[in-house]
Amino acid sequence: MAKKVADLLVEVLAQAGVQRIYGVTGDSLNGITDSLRSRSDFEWIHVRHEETAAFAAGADAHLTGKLAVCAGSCGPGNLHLINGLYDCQRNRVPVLAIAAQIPSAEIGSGYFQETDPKHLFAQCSHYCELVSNAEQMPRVLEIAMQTAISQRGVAVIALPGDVALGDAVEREPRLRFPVPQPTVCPSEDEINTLADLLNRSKRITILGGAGCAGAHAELIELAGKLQAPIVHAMRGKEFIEYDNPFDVGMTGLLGFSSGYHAMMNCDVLLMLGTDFPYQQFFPKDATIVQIDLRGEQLGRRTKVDYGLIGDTKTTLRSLLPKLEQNQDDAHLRRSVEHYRKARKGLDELATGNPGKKPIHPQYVTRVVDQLASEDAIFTCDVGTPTIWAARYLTMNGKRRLLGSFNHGSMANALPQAIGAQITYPGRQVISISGDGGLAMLMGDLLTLKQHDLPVKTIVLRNDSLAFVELEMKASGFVDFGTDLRNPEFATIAEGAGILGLKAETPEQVEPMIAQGLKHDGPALVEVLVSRQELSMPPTITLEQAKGFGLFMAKAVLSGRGDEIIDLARVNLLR
Ligand SMILES: Cc1cc2nc3c(=O)[nH]c(=O)nc-3n(C[C@H](O)[C@H](O)[C@H](O)COP(=O)(O)OP(=O)(O)OC[C@H]3O[C@@H](n4cnc5c(N)ncnc54)[C@H](O)[C@@H]3O)c2cc1C
Ligand SMILES: Cc1ncc(C[n+]2csc(CCOP(=O)(O)OP(=O)(O)O)c2C)c(N)n1
Ligand SMILES: [Mg+2]
Repeated sequence: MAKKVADLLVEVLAQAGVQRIYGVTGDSLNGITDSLRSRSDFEWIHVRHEETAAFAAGADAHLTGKLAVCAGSCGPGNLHLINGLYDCQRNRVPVLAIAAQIPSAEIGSGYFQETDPKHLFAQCSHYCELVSNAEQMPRVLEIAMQTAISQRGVAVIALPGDVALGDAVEREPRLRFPVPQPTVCPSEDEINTLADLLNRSKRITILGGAGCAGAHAELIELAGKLQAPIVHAMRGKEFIEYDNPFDVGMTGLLGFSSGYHAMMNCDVLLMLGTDFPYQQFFPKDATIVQIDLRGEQLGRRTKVDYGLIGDTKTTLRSLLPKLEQNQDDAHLRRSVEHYRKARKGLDELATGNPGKKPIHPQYVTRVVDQLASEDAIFTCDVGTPTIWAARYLTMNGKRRLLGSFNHGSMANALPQAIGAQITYPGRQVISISGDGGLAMLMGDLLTLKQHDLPVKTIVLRNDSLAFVELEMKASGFVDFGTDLRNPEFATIAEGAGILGLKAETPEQVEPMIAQGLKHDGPALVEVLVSRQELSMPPTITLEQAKGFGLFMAKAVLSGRGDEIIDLARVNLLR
């Protein structure tokens, strides 16, 4: 039988190590689904909403570092991918999206379901091309894959159903090399200049991010030589926080006062593989060094005095031998001590008093953290679950933490958990979902049953869009449109064939989460948590509240609901 373009496409993907496509079928995708149906080395992961497919592929790519693929049928089918693809693009994970297209002869006529994927996906991809002719394959596909892998982000091919079903012209994949693994290092002169600067400085703070993945040992050695506290940005948490005596937590609104202080009170700030987005949290007077794999990232968030292009691990390896031991550990000691106090303050909030409502979400997250396995994969929804995950989930080098941290989309946690569980069937996968977030893509609870995915969904039910409610209050708005009249999520889960549990009192939290985690199959634990955990400081007057939004943007929420820690440099007498 003649090889079809769709067969060639699946073959190219399989040869590159891709094992599955996440998506929802449609007739424009028939060629592809029919082609992979007959292969034993390739799976079609059928979800209930294409947005879920894109988030799931993003989680797959994040966890493995390898190319993941999602697909949507023509028009509305692939349009549904878009929010998840934005998330993948912002997370810099290699994802290929196959956007099936209407019959090629109809393009431009306003035909049934017609959209223009090249326009639609232009903003959330590095490459987006229409395949209008069999002779373009597999070259266009391979360019798309190479772009997604090398630029780390999204590439899209738009493929009309008729072209996919047409006879292939080329017979096989053109590219047969493994994924290149270059090392990128600043020049020797640049490394020497940096070493000189660091050897001359006493109060140095490191801000590390996701670009420190794989460089843990070098990072710890660096901090030891420089006597530097390490602050991490949210996406760096899973790679930096563990086995780290220099850890002083995060900065930012959700961070720790210790992270903030360590950054604001250094003479030299060394940014490593981070794109921490909030300008207000950078020191004004310090000398700032930024090292990033991508030159275009340098100076995006703050003024930079020394900008270097390099991979964190490679750069630190060439820098370390040139560094002298800093003998002054005052800055480090103060920062670490401050962290210990801030940590203690937050830990005191993560308790559950038997018989005494409300249930604090901090406590729920702490229980999840304690009961979760050594190599659990956590996902957390945008909203307050992100705060609790940042503060109460402990990383250990084996655990992973995924969220929609850069794109900031709600409803990410369940879809990402689906991708994580498909990718690692043997690992425990826990989604910490908001009640608003879960409801948004709730149809994909059915996917857990459909594919027998033992994902554990913990729903922090506060009957509100609480994060936004907090933001409204903080900006002086009367909160509006944030009430949720919720169903009982445990009953909905049961209806979907999933174990559903509901914890209404603090003493139910631990046993029910334990039961859910132990359950051999998907489980959902709905926990009725208090709505306002981070309320406005009571001392704020109406007059002060006017400028409160601005003030908040420069402070860290203490987590106590009674104060915001003002962190101006002058207040540092602590
Ligand atoms: C509701 C909400 C609230 C939030 N509040 C906070 C907060 O208070 N504090 C906080 O920290 N975050 C917060 N975030 C997350 C925040 O928006 C950013 O996503 C996060 O700070 C970015 O983390 P990052 O710098 O580690 O990762 P990224 O933004 O992914 O940046 C990584 C950088 O590393 C570079 N890089 C990649 N690989 C390498 C390599 N091998 N070598 C060198 N460089 C490399 C990349 O080019 C990039 O510049 C919040 C998110 C949400 C949704
Ligand atoms: C798709 C999308 N819509 C709206 C928002 C704005 N937003 C951010 S957090 C949030 C509330 C999330 O509510 P929920 O999932 O219940 O979590 P909670 O904060 O209540 O714990 C909203 C509406 C968003 N980030 N993404
Ligand atoms: Mg909520």
